[in-house]
Amino acid sequence: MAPRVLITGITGQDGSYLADYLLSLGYEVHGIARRVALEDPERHFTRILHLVDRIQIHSGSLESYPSIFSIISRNQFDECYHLAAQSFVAESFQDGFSTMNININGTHYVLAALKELQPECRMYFAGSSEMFGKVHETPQRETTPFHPRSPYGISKVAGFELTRNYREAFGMFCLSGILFNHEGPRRGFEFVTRKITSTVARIKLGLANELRLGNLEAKRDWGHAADYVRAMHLMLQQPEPDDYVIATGETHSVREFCESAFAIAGLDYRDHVKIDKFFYRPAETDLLVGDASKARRVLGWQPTYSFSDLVTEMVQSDIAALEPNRRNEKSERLSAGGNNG
Ligand code: G4F
Repeated sequence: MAPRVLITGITGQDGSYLADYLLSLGYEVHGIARRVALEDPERHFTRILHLVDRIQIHSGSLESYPSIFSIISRNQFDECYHLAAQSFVAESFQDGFSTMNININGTHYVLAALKELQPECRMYFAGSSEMFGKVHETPQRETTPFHPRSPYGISKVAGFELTRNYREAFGMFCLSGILFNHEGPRRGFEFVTRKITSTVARIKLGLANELRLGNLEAKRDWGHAADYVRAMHLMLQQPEPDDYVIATGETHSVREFCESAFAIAGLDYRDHVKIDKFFYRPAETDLLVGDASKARRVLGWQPTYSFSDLVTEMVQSDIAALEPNRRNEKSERLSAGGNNG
């Protein structure tokens, strides 16, 4: 019988790549989505529209223990990937209460319901390099102390500790992936990489001229989400549960990302990028770069995308997505008699 998996956050970037990957491995894939998303799939299911006929979506909310309990009570799962979260760091400064509520209680609900109903189900928690925050050493590894710099980072440390505690106290097979930034064409538009590549596309096609950004000197270890979901799966296939850092080991500044993305489109970022204090954060994680040697050694995992592959794929995908719109706009202008060359 095909192994059955539950993914929270299946409509997000990582959830959609993970669903693609697990379907390719022959899993029966179930996901949780909020009622509001189920009512408007065209808008909320953009990343999973291509596989919606091959997965089962359950209505539920991370803010409600009964809804999580009910979904887990109706199906026997072999693996559970808990990816759902309020994951935008900047937003966590605006509304730390919602971030804490969803990220900490949501994780606790999943762990508690699994313990109650299916303690044998293996569970993955999406930890984050934001837990390292004001870093104590470089590169960061599994033994690096945490020093989170945002309500989001604090909530992820709490989720990490909850997961470790369920493992140690109740013997459950639950673990955390400490994933560094991971991107791709399905990334949300509010994150800096997608904000940059989508605006590069608009500038390239003459639909915009300016890109307003905050701190260009922040450095991140950027990998591709499709590579990182393979690591999540590998972690749950090990004989013993353990936590792993997943990273490329390379770091680049936001400025370098801009330079590269604009250059791919034949543009110079200095002609378009404007600094806007609005996008600065009250406390910043200045430098992240991970040491994934444990994942390489134990899981046999390594990334397949280079930094340049990642930026190129994102820019090209955003340009390709906009081109039909531009053609339509042009033909509408032509049919309205507005052919001014
Ligand atoms: O793309 P970001 O918003 O990602 P951030 O804060 O690093 O967090 C992401 O990665 C974490 C893993 O380390 C995840 F846990 C988390 O959920 C999320 O996926 O910002 C990256 C950097 C920051 O230093 C930010 O200050 O870009 C800088 N930045 C500069 N201008 C900007 C902007 N970030 C955004 N979002 N928008 C800007 O205009």
